[in-house]
Amino acid sequence: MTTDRRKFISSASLATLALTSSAFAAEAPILPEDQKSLGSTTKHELPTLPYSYNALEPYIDAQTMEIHYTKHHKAYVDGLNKAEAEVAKARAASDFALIQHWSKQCAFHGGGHFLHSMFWKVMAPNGKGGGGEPTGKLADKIKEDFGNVEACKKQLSAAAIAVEGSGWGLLHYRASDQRLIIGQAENQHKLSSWGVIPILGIDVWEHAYYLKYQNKRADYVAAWWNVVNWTEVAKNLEIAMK
Ligand code: MN3
Repeated sequence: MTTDRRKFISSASLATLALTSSAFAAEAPILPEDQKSLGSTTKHELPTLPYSYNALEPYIDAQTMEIHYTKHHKAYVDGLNKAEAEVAKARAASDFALIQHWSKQCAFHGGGHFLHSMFWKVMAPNGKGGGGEPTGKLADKIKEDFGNVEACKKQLSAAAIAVEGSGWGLLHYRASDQRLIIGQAENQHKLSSWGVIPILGIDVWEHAYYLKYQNKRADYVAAWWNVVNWTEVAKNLEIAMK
């Protein structure tokens, strides 16, 4: 990643996230060889969904999963590729008239791609990796920072339910003081703290639950804990702590 691109993406603190989390899909250069002088860029891809669309039933319905993954997440991937290509073009032409627009697009679609890539993996079918309680180091860390697991789940649920409009409830690891903290994101990127690495996110955009739960976001969030994949969250924490 070039310095320019890093500076650029840092507007949404995505550089840290992309480099430190396993959630991002593999990337490959998209600029032709003769354009290398423009700096590096990447092609983002929709990651493979680790289970079938109906695997999280009855908590999350198959139609919601299919639309969410094939339409919404796909749109973030396409939007991020488009925005980053436009930035590369602007750099080549030294024409930054639209840099604010494309910077926002990068933050929005980059946030969407990153968070959804994590979201699919921090869920699993109930009883087959999904639900239950965290164990091991993750459980110890949650108890250390929140008192007990139930308090952490309650705070994260409350944060998710209270997001104004579309967004996320997020559990982060903050390296500066080695703590787990809970936050929100509006849309895919606003309200994000600096220096934190998300290890668990609950998508509370209406597209994540409206077909089954309509306006009852709290019911969706309560049901969501039946499919949380604590093993994956523990992996994310381990990566974040390195
Ligand atoms: Mn979503």
